[in-house]
Amino acid sequence: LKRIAEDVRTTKEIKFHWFPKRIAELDKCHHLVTKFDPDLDQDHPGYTDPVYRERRKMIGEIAFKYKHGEPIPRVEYTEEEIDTWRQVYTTLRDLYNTHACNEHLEAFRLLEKHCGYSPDNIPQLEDVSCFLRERTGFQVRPVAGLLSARDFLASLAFRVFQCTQYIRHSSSPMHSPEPDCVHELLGHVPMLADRTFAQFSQSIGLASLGASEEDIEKLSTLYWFTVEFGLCKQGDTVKAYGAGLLSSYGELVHSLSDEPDRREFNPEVVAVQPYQDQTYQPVYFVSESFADAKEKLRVYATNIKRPFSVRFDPYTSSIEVLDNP
Ligand code: HBI
Ligand code: FE
Repeated sequence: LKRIAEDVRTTKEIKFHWFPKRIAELDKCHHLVTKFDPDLDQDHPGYTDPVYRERRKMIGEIAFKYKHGEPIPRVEYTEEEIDTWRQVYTTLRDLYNTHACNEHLEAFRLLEKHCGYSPDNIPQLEDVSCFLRERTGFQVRPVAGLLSARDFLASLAFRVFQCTQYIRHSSSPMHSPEPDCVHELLGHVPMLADRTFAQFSQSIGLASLGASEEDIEKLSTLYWFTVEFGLCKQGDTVKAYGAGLLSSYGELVHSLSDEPDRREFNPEVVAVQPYQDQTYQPVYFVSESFADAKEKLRVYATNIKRPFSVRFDPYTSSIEVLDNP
């Protein structure tokens, strides 16, 4: 399979970006971007707290050392960390009843029953990974911070979700400028337990493999307005399914209030919509259903130009690269 990919490059002189073909090659997809890093970003709530920065570094080490297939080391969270978790958990959990989509609510109930989700416990990534594998075949692996879009999206192609394991600074329990375990565990994990949403996520990942910088940018934007900030219809109401919404009290309320614009989800439009990562979004996109979003994305992805096509083999968790005629 590797040979086919190289043939494409050597015989036709077409260059494309390296991408992982086997799931273990995700060990090489660990390129962090330094945006929002507490060591470098003066606006990060942990910037002036050396104890926090040390702790975050220590937990980050787990991710740097991690290799595919290993059990994810457990973190013993401190009382202060659990207290931060408790504050967000109890506040958001109440709001979910009125603001979260059914798929999220249903998975959340299961996670509370089977996966250690409670106000007094920060769930362990290893347990979450086992849970998701049984539900949808998704698994998680630890990551030390914000990854490059290319590496992040590539992992989705293998049904792997890269999860941070450290928690936000205790001085701002309701907000974090970077992904943290509250965002992953409350926002992303419940959604990845849904079959159709899991397929949707993997499709974005598959479309990203070997894509041009320009297409990566578009797929990132699509990811942003769906997986992070998406809304969906449920009967005659609209609810949230984006993890950025489901992990932020303020923006979850804002997204379903009268303030922002809400537009119909259309990948061609969404892919080029400018977005905000400093304040609330002024516009959100509403999907008819996950099945509909998945179908629209499939059509969008077939129009992305690549000199090859890819197919995921679930038996070996590897990518077959097919030369285009
Ligand atoms: N890295 N760790 C991590 N978590 C994310 O959610 C994430 C990322 N890198 C890029 C990214 N999300 C998106 O903004 C898109 O660019 C894919
Ligand atoms: Fe996220």
